[in-house]
Amino acid sequence: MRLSKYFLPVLKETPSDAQIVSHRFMLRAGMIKQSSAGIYSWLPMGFKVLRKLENIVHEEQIRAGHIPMLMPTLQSADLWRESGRYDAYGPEMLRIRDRHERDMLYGPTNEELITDIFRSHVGSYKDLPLTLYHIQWKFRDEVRPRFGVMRGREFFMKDGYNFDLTKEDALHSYNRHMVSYLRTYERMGLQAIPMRADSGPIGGDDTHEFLVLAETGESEVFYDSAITDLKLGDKSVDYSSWDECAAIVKEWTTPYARTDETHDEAVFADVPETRRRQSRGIEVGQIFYFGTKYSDPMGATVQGPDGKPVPVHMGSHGIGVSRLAGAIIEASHDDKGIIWPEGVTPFHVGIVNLKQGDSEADGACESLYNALIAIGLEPLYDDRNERAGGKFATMDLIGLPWRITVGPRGLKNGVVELTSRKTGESEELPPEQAVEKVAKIYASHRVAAFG
Ligand code: 5CA
Repeated sequence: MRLSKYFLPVLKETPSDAQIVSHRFMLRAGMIKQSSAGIYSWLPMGFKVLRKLENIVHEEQIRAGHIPMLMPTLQSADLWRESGRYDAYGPEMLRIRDRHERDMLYGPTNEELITDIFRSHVGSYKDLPLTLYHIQWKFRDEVRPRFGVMRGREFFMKDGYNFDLTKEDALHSYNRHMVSYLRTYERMGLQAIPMRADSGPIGGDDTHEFLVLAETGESEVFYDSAITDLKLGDKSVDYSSWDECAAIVKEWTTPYARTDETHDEAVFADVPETRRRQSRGIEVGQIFYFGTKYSDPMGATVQGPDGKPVPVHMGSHGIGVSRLAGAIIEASHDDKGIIWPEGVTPFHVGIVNLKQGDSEADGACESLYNALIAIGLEPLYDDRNERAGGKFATMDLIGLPWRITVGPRGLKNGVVELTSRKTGESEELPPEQAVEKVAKIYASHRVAAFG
């Protein structure tokens, strides 16, 4: 993309109503624009990040054997009356009446809708196990929407639902989700710690939240610092193996890690004092096992091996996709702007032409730009007639991990400059080598396109 042809409405001023750094940078970098309280338009660069996050979630869900689909945003109130949640959900639910006076609602989550789909189409234990998921907009009429996309009213969420014959099967689904979530967050360059939590209006006894440590997080958390040394890395995981998934879950849930809702001082006191940490965190996902809470009242049964109807065991599993854009910025920035991890960056590399209009500099930029596109990368070429200082400030603000700077002086020696946004370190290289180096860096960060 050429910046002169793109829509990147960068703000010079720091917006006064944005209290946290991710909100400020998302506004200043032209990623989002508020349309009303807690509701945002995703401008082109923000939308690119959102799509990258979504695609990583899809890849990891599909890898775990979960099946993508799409349910509507508007739901009928009748289904929620069946589960008993229509009244219980309270004012967070946006209730709507259609022209025929039918009660509808903008879905805050989808347990009822998916259970209805399941009971209409699945009748035998032989069709289990089954995990369906979608990534769709949700609406929760939060009392205090704030911090930009972190606590929105309308937000983009991945929600998945497992259907299993027995509790043991469903607990494997729970473990499988935990492992797939760990991989998902790691690919986004994040450390998200699974913490024992409270199940709130979703219900159930087993639940973990995934928290990214950040001062601006809304949750208070307590943990053993040993957990921050864990990494899945590129360990291959056989998701069909109960033992393999259970072993990973055990490794990640043995060190103490709880939110304030479930925190227990007495148990925490057993953690060696030098490893006890109290901090704040951003909740980027949550998994639940709730047994037959929905299948019982809604009659979602299958015919068991003995021919008798059995209510299915279920769980639901959410990832805050739009919140993640903010959470990543909270975890990865400096005072000049965002520092995107390679896995989610909106463009792979920025090209800064120090002397627009100089035929040699223009020519070198063009060939770099074309060479990067030819190997499947997306460069953002700042081809505007602007001062170098302004171009650097824009690149630093929008936070592409790599920048190639091209100027007449370097070109005389046959080199361009490759700079890391994270470390600020630069090296001078012939243009072809700069392209090669960037290609190598991104070789492990290719995300397939879905939808
Ligand atoms: N049905 C379950 C699992 S699919 C569910 O709704 N879980 S949840 O309530 O925990 O939401 C899942 C994730 O959505 C949360 O972990 C959080 O990351 C994100 N989320 C929840 N509320 C908001 C909000 N108001 N703004 C942005 N993201 C949110």
